[in-house]
Amino acid sequence: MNPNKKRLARRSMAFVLAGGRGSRLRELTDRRVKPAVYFGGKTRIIDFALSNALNSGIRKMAIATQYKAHSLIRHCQRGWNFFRAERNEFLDILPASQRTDEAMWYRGTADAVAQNIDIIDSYGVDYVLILAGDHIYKMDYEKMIEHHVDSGADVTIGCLTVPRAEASAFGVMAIDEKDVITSFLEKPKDPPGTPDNPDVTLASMGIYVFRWDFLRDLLQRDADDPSSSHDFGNDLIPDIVKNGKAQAHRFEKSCVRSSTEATAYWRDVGTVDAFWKANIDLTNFAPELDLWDRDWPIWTYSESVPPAKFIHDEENRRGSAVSSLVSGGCIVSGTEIRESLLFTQVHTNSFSSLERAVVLPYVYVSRHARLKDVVIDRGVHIPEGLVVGEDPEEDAKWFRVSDGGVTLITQAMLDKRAEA
Ligand code: ADQ
Ligand code: ADP
Repeated sequence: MNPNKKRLARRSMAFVLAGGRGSRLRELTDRRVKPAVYFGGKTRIIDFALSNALNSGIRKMAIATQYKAHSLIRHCQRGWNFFRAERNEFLDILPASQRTDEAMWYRGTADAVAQNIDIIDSYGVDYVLILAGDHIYKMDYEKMIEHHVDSGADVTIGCLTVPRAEASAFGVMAIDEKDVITSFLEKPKDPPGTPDNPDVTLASMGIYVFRWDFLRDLLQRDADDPSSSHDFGNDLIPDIVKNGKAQAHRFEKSCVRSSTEATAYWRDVGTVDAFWKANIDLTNFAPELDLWDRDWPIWTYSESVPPAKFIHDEENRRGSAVSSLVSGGCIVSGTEIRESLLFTQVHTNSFSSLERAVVLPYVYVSRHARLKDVVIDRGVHIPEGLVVGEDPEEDAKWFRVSDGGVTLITQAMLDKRAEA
């Protein structure tokens, strides 16, 4: 191995962008930013990017926050506190408006990095990996950094193919035979197909590798440009594609798959439907995403709770969960649960049933409730006899019913219903 390539991850930092609200998750992001939204029974969405960085060998990380950051900051302080400055390891949380004289939010994703140039300087790294804190996937970032060093590009962009119909939510690119990006369009209305398949488009994952000295110059020039929106996808990336060398790095090259995973799994769980489905998919016999892979663990903050408990009630009704994930601290008392995912400390009662339900922590389900195809927000108290998922018109009166027919239930919605 070229000695300069040794321990590339240790010469790099991960800068995680975690400030955007994620408004398509509706009321799930009323109190917390999208990267802080719960996913998969124990973890939050941001744990995937942070775990990928840690598992890739990266020991310097920074997280830029702004919108509704309290839940995210608390989670990172509790769960991601094992970095030791004595070992030259850092994890910094960088809220907007701490770094400049005037109080202002980050103007865009590039500004979130630019406002923290002095902190990144102090890390003494050669490479900076820019990540979004809001996607579910497993990836070895060191392979992408290695590709960046080998190709000598100004920027390397993680990319994957997506159906053309979904591509207008992404930055889309065309590449040459060496995967050098020849054109880049940020969220085009009518995205082009690829040369070999008109139905798919090569999309940016919104993750980038730069040499720090190169990015530093670029950010300083961009900060002085009055016409810029200070955003990677809108401003910096199109500029490099036009005036420099941008390399595409295909996700398949560095995605991490366990023996049970057939596909290269990557999801933007940005809508209630996508969020619900990605969670419920974990209850499949052989889920596409393997959370049990011990070679690539997803780290998180985990409360110390007793084991999940299943109880027969006094009328001999079985408390059971089949094809489901049930976290620690749950009590399933006389409830029938199928194809559902229960986060920590959920308590359900007799004569109730849950089917295809994503139940966030600290939810209490009273007796005689029947809930189907639902997402229940943290801490919600489901009243006795509530039925959801059987009459869409009735559900829509009180709750948020998605295009895909999933009902989101929050405490505020239930309070309004109780008042009426
Ligand atoms: P989007 O995901 O739409 O597109 P954006 O809204 O900028 O881009 O969010 C990127 C990340 O930055 C998210 O994690 C978000 O939370 C965070 N973020 C947004 N604004 C921020 C701010 N002001 N301060 C700090 N963090 C902020 C991008 C690219 C596309 C690419 C998709 C892939 O622009 O080219 O295809 O990601 O999802
Ligand atoms: P946590 O971060 O404790 O896991 P959430 O992500 O649900 O919880 O909380 C997001 C933010 O909303 C936190 O700042 C939390 O203190 C606050 N919060 C929690 N419950 C309520 C509530 N019922 N009303 C207002 N704010 C709340």
